[in-house]
Amino acid sequence: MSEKIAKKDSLYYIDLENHYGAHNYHPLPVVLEKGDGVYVWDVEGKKYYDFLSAYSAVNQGHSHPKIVSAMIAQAQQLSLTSRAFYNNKLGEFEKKITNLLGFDKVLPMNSGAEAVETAVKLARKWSYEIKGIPENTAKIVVCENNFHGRTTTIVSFSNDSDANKNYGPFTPGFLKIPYNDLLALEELLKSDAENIAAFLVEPIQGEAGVYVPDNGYLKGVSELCKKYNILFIADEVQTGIARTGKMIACQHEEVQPDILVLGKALSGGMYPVSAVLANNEIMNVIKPGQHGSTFGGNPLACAVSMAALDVVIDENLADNAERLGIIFRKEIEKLMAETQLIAKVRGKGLLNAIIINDSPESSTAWNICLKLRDNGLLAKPTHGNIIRFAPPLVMTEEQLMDCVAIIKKTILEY
Ligand code: IF1
Repeated sequence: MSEKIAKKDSLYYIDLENHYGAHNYHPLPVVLEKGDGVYVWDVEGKKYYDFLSAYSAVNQGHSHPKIVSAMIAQAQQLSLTSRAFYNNKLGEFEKKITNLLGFDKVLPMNSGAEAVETAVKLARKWSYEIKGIPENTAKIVVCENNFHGRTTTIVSFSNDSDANKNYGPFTPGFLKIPYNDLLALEELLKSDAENIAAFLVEPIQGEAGVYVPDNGYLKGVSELCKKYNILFIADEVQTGIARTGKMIACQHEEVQPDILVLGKALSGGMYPVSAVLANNEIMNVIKPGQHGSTFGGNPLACAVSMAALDVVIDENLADNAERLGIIFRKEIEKLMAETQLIAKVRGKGLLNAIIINDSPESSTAWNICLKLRDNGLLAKPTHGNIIRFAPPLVMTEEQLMDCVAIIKKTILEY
């Protein structure tokens, strides 16, 4: 009798990861094997709406055909040359993205954290060589509850003990102020501007729980930075590429940062691509041999990213995110009238979060996400009682209303 070979089901894959993989995540128990647009399928063939979009890396939808075909074509042609030589894709990508976003130059990297590290190095070097701060003394201001990645320097300025406990000693040179507090920023700049290189901030604090600052905050930051000759670094790794209803979130206040950091959806989730954009006075402080990366700016990354940017523009994803985000928050506000479970909904465009009316230590948000999964929608809590809702920006209004119905059913049945 031929041995019945059990189909490799979810438990098989979960056990594999538990046994052979580092335990640096606690994933929702679902094992995905296929994605297409706003949908993903698990190994049992169950279909879900993806309401996390790989933390806003899949804004263009899973495996967008235009990005996939650009990737296949380039992969069959030339994937990596290193920057020891020129290639025929990097210049095209650099021209496209600098023209699109209004900067003189771009420095291509791979992960978001690498791009943030690049921005920190760039700001420090500018402050010594252009602003004239004494070498090795420059400070960079960051916000409480920031999330900018997980390298040792970046976690050095985190106040989340999960992010930095026992990873010391930490990189010095960072000052912390409350988020969304222009007075605190002005006070610090008034007293210490001559020693400060830059202010690094997320236009919306994603990981902290989708904290949208007051209208005028980003404008105020830009004005204060100009007044005190401090570089305004906007980390748009999560808020960028149309997620909040504009190409970059700073555009909601007509603000242009001095240094712009992008990642995630810059490639539509098909390949690690990140970038730092700045004008010549800043970017030209980096000379040959003073910064780099094996894969940074490789032809495959550039081809994928150019296709990913075309999708955002051709399919008007920013306008779609703006429009659907308004509908989403309105529908959740209506739901709030029918349940005690939801304390608040907040967000911009299709970067939203629901605050569950329970303590952050409770597992209510997690349990609700398990029920959402059973009902065909994947989302995950960020901190304790906050559930982030960020679907791909290619979602239609009909699909959004279908998702709202799933969320409503799940909440009211909970
Ligand atoms: C994880 C969070 C989101 C980011 C901002 C830089 C980076 C990120 C504003 C670094 C990355 C990811 C990292 C991922 C989960 C996810 C995340 F929960 F961690 F914070 F999206 F909110 N700046 N965010 O959000 O980019 O090096 O990862 O490419 O580490 O668990 P990366």
